[in-house]
Amino acid sequence: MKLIWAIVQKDDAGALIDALTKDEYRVTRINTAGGFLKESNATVVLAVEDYQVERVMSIIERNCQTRVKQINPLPPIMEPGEFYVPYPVEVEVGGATVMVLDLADFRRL
Ligand code: 2BA
Repeated sequence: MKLIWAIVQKDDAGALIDALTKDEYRVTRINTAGGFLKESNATVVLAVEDYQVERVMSIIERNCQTRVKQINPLPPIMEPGEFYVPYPVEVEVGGATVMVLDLADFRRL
């Protein structure tokens, strides 16, 4: 079995979970936050049989979009008389960051 750990954007998480549960996958959603943007995202965790991994990947791909976010970089330390015009920087946030791990044991007790 495999453990799929998919970090997705918050806006995509609801549709993704609906699509997975409609296909009868059991899913857990964890509300998480990215270390770089410090914005909320969602981590979708599911344990599946090895043969189901590619099917889950295609459902994730279909339901998660890449988006461009703008961030304002922190201003540098200024000397008196200097001034700084902040330009927003664009960051492309992926549709999903997916990790697939071997699952040593799985039980529903
Ligand atoms: P964040 O850490 O908030 O990162 C959001 C986006 O910012 C990233 O999109 C990437 O485009 C950019 N970014 C992240 N770290 C950067 C850095 N050190 N320098 C320049 N740009 C950087 P994605 O790569 O699509 O990642 C989306 C979210 O997936 C991340 O949110 C994080 O929560 C998670 N993630 C991505 N890679 C990961 C990894 N290797 N391990 C654990 N979590 C990861």
